[in-house]
Amino acid sequence: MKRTKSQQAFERASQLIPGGVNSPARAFGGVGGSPIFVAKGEGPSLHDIDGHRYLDYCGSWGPLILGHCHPRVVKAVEAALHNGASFGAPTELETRLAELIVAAVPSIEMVRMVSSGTEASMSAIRLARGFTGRDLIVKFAGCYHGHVDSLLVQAGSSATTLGVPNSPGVPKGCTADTLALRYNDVNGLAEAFKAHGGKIAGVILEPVVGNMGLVTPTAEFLSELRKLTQQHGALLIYDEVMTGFRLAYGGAQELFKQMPDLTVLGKIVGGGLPVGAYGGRADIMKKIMPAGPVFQAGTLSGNPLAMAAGIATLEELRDHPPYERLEKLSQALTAGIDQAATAAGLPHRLQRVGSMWTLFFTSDPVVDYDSAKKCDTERFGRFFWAMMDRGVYLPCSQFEAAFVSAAHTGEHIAETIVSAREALAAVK
Ligand code: KE4
Repeated sequence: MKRTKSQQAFERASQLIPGGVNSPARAFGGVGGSPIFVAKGEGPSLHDIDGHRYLDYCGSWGPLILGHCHPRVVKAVEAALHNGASFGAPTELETRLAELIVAAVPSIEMVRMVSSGTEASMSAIRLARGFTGRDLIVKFAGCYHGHVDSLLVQAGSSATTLGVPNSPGVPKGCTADTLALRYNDVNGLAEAFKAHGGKIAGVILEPVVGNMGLVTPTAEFLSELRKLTQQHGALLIYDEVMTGFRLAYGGAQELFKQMPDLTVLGKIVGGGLPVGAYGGRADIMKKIMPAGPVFQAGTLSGNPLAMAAGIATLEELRDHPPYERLEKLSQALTAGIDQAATAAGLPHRLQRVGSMWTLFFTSDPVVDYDSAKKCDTERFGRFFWAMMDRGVYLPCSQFEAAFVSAAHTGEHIAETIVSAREALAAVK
C-alpha cells in the first residue's frame, strides 16, 4: 500500500513537532516506518489521508469503546459547544459525570475531574502522600501511569517501546521515593512491606496491565495487595485509566470484586475528549483542595465539551451494556488469531481479558515485565505492517493492548481473522 500523503505529512510535521507526533506512542518507533495520518474515523474504522480504510483495534489507545463518531456522543458534544467551550466556572455537566462514575464504581464515593490520565495518577499519588503523611510509593515494573516524573521508573507503554523506561530529565530526587517491584510477585511485595511498610503512602498498579501488552494479575497478588496495604495503613490505588468502563461497567475492580482506596480513570470517561479523573473514599478525597489542604487545580478540568462526551459515553454503556457482545466478539477474534499463529508454527501467546488483548511473539506466558521483554519485537513489527497492508490497524507496539469496540461486528472479526492468517504466514 502506498501512503505517500502520510509520508509527506509526517515530514512536514517533523519540522515543527518533535518526532512529528504529539505523543511518542504514535511514532511507530516499535514497528518501523512512519505513522499514517488520519483523515477520519467511522464506527470501527480509521481512514488515512491516502484513502485507505483500516479496521481499528487501537481505538485511540482505549477511549473509543463505542467506536468512532457514535451518534449519541457527536450529538451531545455539538449541543454543548453551542453553549460555550469553557467557562472556568462550574457546570452541572461535571456533577452529572461525577454521579455516573460514583453510581458505577462502588469504591468511588467522591471524584475529581482533570484533563488526562497522567494528571489523574499524579494527583492520586500526591493525595496518598498528603493523606498518610508518608513519602514512599510502590509501583510495578512495566506498568505505565502516564508521564508523571516520580512514576517514570521502569515504565511500560511507549517508554519501553522506545527504550527509555527511566527517562532522562527526571532528577534522582523525584524517584528516590518510588519503589518498583515485579508484577505478580507476592513474595517481593511481602518483603517490601516487611522492610518499609510504615513508610509506604500508596501502591499503584494497573489491575489488568495493558502497558506491557496484556498481563493479568493472579488472584493471590490482588488479595495480598489489599491485605498488606490495609495492614500497614498504605493506600491501594487502582489505575483503571485503560480498564475503567472497559472490562466491565465498574471496571477491573468489579470483575475481580476488589475495593481499592483510590481509583484513577481516563480514556473512556471522556469518550475520546480529554478527561482524567481520580476518586475513592470520601475521607481521603476530602483532603483535596479546596475541601482540604492537598493542592490540585486545572484550567480545563471538567471542561463542558469533554464532560458532554463522557456523559454520553457512560450513559450509552449503562443503557446498552456491550460487555457480553464484546466478550463474544473478542473471544472469536483471539481464538482465530491464536489458531492462525499456531498454523503458521510461530511461538506465541495470545492473552486477553474482555475486549483487551495482545498477541505476544514468545513461547512463555507473559506474567511480568521481564517475560514481556523477551518477546520478538522484530517479528511483531513485521506482523504489524502485514496487517496494515491488509487493512487492519493494531496498536503499533508489542507492549500495548489491542481493543475491540462495540462498533465491530462478526463480519469485521471474520475479515480480521482472514487477514491475520495471511499476515502470520507471511512473517514465519
Ligand atoms: P494519558 O495521560 O495518556 O491520558 O494517560 C496516561 C495513562 C495512565 N494509566 C494507564 C494505565 C494508561 O494506559 C495511560 C496511557 N496509555 C497510553 C497507551 N497505553 C496512552 C498512549 C499515549 O501515550 O499516547
